[in-house]
Amino acid sequence: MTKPRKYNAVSDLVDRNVSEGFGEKNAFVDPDQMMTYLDLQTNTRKFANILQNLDIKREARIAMLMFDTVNYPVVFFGAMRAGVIPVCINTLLTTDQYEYMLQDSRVEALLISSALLPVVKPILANLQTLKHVIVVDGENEQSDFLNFEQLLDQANADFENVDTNSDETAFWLYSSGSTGDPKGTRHVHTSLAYVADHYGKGILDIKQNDVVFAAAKLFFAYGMGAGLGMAMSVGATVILLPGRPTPESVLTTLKKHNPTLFFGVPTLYAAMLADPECQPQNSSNRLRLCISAGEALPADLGQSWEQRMGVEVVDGIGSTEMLHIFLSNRPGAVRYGTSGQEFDGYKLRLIDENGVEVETGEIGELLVSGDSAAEGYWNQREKSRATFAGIWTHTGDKYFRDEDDFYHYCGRTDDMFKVSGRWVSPFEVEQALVSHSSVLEAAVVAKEDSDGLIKPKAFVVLTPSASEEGLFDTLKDYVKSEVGAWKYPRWIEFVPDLPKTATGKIQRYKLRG
Ligand code: 3UK
Repeated sequence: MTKPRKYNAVSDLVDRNVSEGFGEKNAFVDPDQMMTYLDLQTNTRKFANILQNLDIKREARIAMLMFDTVNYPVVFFGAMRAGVIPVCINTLLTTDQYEYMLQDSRVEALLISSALLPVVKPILANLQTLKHVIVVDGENEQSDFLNFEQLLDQANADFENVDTNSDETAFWLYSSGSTGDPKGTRHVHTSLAYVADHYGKGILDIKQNDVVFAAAKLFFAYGMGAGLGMAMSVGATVILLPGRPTPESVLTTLKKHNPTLFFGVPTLYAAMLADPECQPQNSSNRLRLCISAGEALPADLGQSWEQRMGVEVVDGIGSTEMLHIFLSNRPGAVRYGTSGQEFDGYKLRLIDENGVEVETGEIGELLVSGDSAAEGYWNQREKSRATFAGIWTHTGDKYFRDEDDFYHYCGRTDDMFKVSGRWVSPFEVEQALVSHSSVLEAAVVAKEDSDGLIKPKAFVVLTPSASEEGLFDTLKDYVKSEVGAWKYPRWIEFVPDLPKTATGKIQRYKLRG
């Protein structure tokens, strides 16, 4: 399929639903408000006018530091109508991190949920390009700043979409690798529809009557692709949860809105299973599929979830750079403990350190090619070239492919280490540990022993009922028998929890040393 030269994501994802007759249908539902596709069309037109009136022009950037409410799509798509570029920022970061991103992106306006104002107030004066702060879902007493609701009330609802090119930058996401500063990752107008067509329709078979609930937030590509991409591409309804996704809040949302598709990260599935309230009768009565991404889903966890809840968990790997999932299990043919198989829309390669394709069963770095790849990182040429090598994007993930073409995750390229000259994938040892009934979560890192040799060390979170008594020896033997004699942890530290990123990935580098 050849791409049209001109394409604006808003015409496709918002306006088309109205012209196809779904104007009265709910597009977004949050705990306080609902918004139909028609209201979304009107409000995004108004927001495009607001930006124009504030003299924010095409190609300028605005930051979104907002909780998941119906206002999120209004700002996101409203900006894109005008060719203004929303930069979606994680709401769980620190003042310093915000200062870096807001300066790096040179945004001209900041759209911010009122509760987050205190975190950025100390740095606002340092942001030279910032012209306007617009407070969303706040009371009117924030008189220093513009108020979103007020602006919207007064705005004109006529707006002609800017005639963007399909390859024009539409929005940014910040990719936070485990090292270095976060990188502004620029995505083009067609990327959301590409994800929707290939993963959304191709793998999930998403339809107009689906109801989508992603516990992953909209600022995270995983939640964005689900809520702002694939759901809208078919005129489905999206349920939003502005607060923290705890087992309790997620169950309440599942029960109340009965979504058909649920997107979560493995940590959340584990936390929910540990909650005795997590039972089918307390969940959605029409859930047809659960999706897991963000990190690998341990086989045990997927199986336990399916057993308890009666719904499959489809694990797939995605990234900020590729916008969404590019390698996935297929509903009805899930193989737990794997990331699944290649699917239409994406090509995969596994290569060794010399760039040579590895054999079946051998570990290599995963490269992916597909049209949802970002254009590059903002002002980071070296990193852009290293990651986006022509049509191939380097994932930094190690995998092997089995005889049936299923891909098995082996960890990040930078987390792998050698013991007695043989590779150890921390991930593999962690998998073995969490499959033991006493272990809730585990993280494995390389540590030097008294001879200066590298050996695995494990940090283990126990299940509430387990006791540490005698467990060190039990777990050592268990790992030996599960994954290989040289891989067992020489040290185990029992900890109450593991350091994780805001999107739920274990931060192994914090445990090293
Ligand atoms: C890891 C996985 C094993 C892997 C994401 C779905 O996670 C997303 O994007 P990020 O940029 O991180 C990317 C990295 O996370 N990872 C993600 N999913 C899996 N590892 N199995 C998985 N299923 O290291 C990858 O390189 O935060 C996930 C959709 C969109 C996304 N951006």
